Amino acid sequence: MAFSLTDIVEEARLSARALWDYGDSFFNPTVRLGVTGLSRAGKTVFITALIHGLTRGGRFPVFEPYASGRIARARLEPQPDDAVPRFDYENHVRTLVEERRWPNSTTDISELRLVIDYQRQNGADRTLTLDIVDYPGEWLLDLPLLSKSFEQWSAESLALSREPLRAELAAPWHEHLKTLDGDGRENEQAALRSAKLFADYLRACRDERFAMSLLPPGRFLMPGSLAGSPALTFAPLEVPIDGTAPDGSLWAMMRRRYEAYKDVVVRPFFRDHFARLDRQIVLVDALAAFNAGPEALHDLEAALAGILDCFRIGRSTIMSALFRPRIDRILFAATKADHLHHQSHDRLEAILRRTVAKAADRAEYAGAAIDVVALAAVRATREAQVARGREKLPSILGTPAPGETANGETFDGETEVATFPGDLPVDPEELFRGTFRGLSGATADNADYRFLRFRPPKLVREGDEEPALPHIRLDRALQFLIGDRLQ
Ligand SMILES: Nc1nc2c(ncn2[C@@H]2O[C@H](COP(=O)(O)OP(=O)(O)O)[C@@H](O)[C@H]2O)c(=O)[nH]1
Ligand SMILES: [Mg+2]
Repeated sequence: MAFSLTDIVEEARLSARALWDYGDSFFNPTVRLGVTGLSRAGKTVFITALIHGLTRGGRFPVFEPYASGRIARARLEPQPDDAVPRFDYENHVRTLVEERRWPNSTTDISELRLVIDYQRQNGADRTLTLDIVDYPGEWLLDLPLLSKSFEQWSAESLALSREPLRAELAAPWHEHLKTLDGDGRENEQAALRSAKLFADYLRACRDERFAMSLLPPGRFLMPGSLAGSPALTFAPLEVPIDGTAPDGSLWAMMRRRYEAYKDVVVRPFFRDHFARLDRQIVLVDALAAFNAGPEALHDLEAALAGILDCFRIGRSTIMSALFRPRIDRILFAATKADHLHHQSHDRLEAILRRTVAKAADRAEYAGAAIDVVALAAVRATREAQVARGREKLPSILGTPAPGETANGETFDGETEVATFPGDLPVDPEELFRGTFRGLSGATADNADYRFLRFRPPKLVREGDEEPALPHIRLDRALQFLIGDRLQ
């Protein structure tokens, strides 16, 4: 493999940074926790709830250092990385707690520093710095591009776009592609049009099929601050894998921009963010995928394999000769478990475990410790037994967000309703075989029901104590992610 100058410069920068990080963490133990997942998976809500709980007395019985009283205090400190926006914690909390609304969605990376004063098990007082980095899962899936040429990437993207379910979504782009000649003269308008149609297709795949794997380039879906720049204005072409692009051709132009994308977007992300993480949580809206049917589940599995591959690629890339990404724990978390009755929480976890195991086989992944959890960072529902005829059915109660509709009724945001979410199958294989037909989802009067969006919960103040946000298994996630660093 040839080492280019960029790679070598990159290596030097990485190792200087690594040394700095190392020296720094020697005196001041630090854990960098990456929080990722596709757009809407629940990253913002997760981070907000985690910080709220740690700084304001959340209830975390399974998070041992906290439950045993060894954590004296957790406080926010200024965000240390000058070039990264700070996670807007205060605003998100205000929205969640005071307005009872979900925070607005964010599309860029952000970061926050939490400092935890604790007592070691041997009694010594210590401090752990937790840097939490929120980044779009779409960006993570760009890492495989580092080892692919434009021609390889074109061929793979095209083959994928011709698969049965995707072909339909790709039709407008395919039509336009037929009019392009890679050997013909470079043409900005053709590139713009092609990039737009290609991005429309990627977006349709994501929105309609919950597919997150195999959808690079990630910035086409999550442009951050780069929207419209040449590095984002390219698309696959029908060109031979081992061919050479003629000078001045459309092919050469697309190829140049693809390489620019790797230089401007992918490498800096790898160097400045991904390679510096110690721990990683990957949030997955698994319920949405189950409800969309078996194809979506297989897509999800491929997505998880893609993610695991990224961690592997992180280790085997030429950069790792001098610098190894150090992520040693990865937690996959199915979010929004409060949409299910607690009987189904273990089942949700079992299904995710099965999906991750299959993905791990595909990705031939070995390296970090992996675990799974089904959680709700903020629990928006309560449970109840509701009588239907002579039966008592386990149901969940919540306040649908204003404007949500079910069965012709539009909710005002104040009325609480009971729903029967239905049960997940005991045997995860049922989902993979496709015999599971989605959660039944009925409202109390047995009407049509999809996943209603509930408002965040109303908090009740007990005495002078700051009310805690209710959650499901957030403490288990914390225990796995940082429990060992607080021994
Ligand atoms: N009921 C419930 N809904 C959630 C939870 N977490 C996220 N959501 C929903 O999912 C949406 C997207 O969450 P967000 O954290 O903004 O996703 P992000 O794009 O990954 O940052 C929110 O607006 C909520 O509607 C949760 O714990 N419980
Ligand atoms: Mg967000």
